Amino acid sequence: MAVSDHVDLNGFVEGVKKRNPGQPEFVQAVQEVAEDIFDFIQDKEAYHREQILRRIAEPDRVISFRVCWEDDAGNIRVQRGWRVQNNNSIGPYKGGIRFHPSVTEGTLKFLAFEQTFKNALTGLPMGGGKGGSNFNPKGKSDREVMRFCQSFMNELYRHIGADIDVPAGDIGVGAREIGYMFGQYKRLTNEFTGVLTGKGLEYGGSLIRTEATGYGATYFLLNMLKTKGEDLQGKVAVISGSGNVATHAAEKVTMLGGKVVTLSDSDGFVHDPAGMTQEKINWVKQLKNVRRGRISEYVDAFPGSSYHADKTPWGVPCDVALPCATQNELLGADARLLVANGCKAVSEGANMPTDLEGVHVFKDARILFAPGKAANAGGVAVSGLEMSQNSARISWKEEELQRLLIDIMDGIHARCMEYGQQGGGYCDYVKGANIAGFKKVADAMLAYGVV
Ligand code: NDP
Ligand code: 2IT
Repeated sequence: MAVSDHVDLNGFVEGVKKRNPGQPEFVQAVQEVAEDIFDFIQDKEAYHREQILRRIAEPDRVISFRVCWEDDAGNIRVQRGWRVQNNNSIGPYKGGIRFHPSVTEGTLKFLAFEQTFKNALTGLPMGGGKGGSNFNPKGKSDREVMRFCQSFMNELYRHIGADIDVPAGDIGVGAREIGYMFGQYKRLTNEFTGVLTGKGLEYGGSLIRTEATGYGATYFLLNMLKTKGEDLQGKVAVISGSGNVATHAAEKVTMLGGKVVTLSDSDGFVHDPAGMTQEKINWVKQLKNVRRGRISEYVDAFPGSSYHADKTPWGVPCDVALPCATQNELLGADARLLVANGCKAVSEGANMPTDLEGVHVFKDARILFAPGKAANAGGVAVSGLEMSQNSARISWKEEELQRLLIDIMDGIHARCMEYGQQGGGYCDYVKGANIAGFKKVADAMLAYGVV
């Protein structure tokens, strides 16, 4: 009999814990997937024989490097950089870069693992990867950010390529940072290729990439509501975060008739009972992207709103919620509060914002709950479309890209429904996403034999 880690779930999770000490987020992400996959693979001999689950929970490689840069005062600063190339079974490694002081190897391993299933769900040929650094862009001058990005790319460039690994943005990495990194890659290699996505429109970027994650998470929310004969008209929405994903989710919810009453950052949240208009959302975008200010400033600009320091927005009664800030920002107690206050649907714009206890609360309450790997896949999907446009050296029109984003989100919803239907009209979207994402990657791995 073959030695198999697939024999029991607890044994498998214990093994993952033992092999990845000090990386609780990675263990959490693997456990969440394993809980759903275990039943699915019970009667599938090939997955056991080839140890697919065991292999999929081990990154192809983790690259770790030193990043030195000089601050404006002339001090030498030393940061740590990583690229986790998790799995390229169905396409080149693809996934964002995160700059945040909390970033560790474990954070990036969890993100690269999630990315692998997310990218499979899009239906596009992209493997999973993630990178980043514990560099904190907050309070740094543009020149400091530029020098850091250039130094980061001085090492990263030898590990990436348009057909190898294609990074993009994530927390702390937006248009400015992508510009600096792409510029340095081009300089080092003398090549102009689609090696990064989320680029500016002047140099190979795609229309609607900026909006795609937040818009996509809202389309997914709408698709879930439609299964109950509902839409977003008049629905009160609570959103966390105030960055790229949160502001574009707020924009699309508002466009579809919903009323967004909160946004947040790591210091607290703002509550605007009157609801956010496009004008207010534009003000937040300007605050975050240009002035690089804090969400607390919202209350000075918009009377009638209130600021709640050191709090998350989950206690504000709502019909729908979109956590769009960071991992483990919505805990078991928050999930219980949302359910008790009548929240009908949750769509995760962030990656793994709900902790494992919260996921179980939503599943037990049988509310509409979309995991990040399904709901926020619109961003990487349009990144995939950016790669296609770069390879063909053309730019598609906005209407075409808007249509493709909606089609892709519809396709992900359908794939989740295929594997997530539980009877009685309830769809377990977490299970559906995990199985559908796993199956595509696993079947490709089977084709390659033992590698
Ligand atoms: P941004 O950097 O644009 O914004 C991040 C937002 O989240 C900010 O409001 C930030 O507040 C807040 N935040 C960050 N860390 C924390 C924390 N530890 N606690 C509370 N709030 C925090 O990032 P994005 O909007 O791009 O990313 C948000 C989430 O969406 C992440 O989970 C990311 O992985 C995910 N995602 C992003 C995609 C994209 O295309 N950009 C695609 C798919 C998923 P503060 O200013 O105080 O740090
Ligand atoms: O988590 C994510 O999907 C992203 N940060 C976007 C990745 C990408 O390659 O566009």
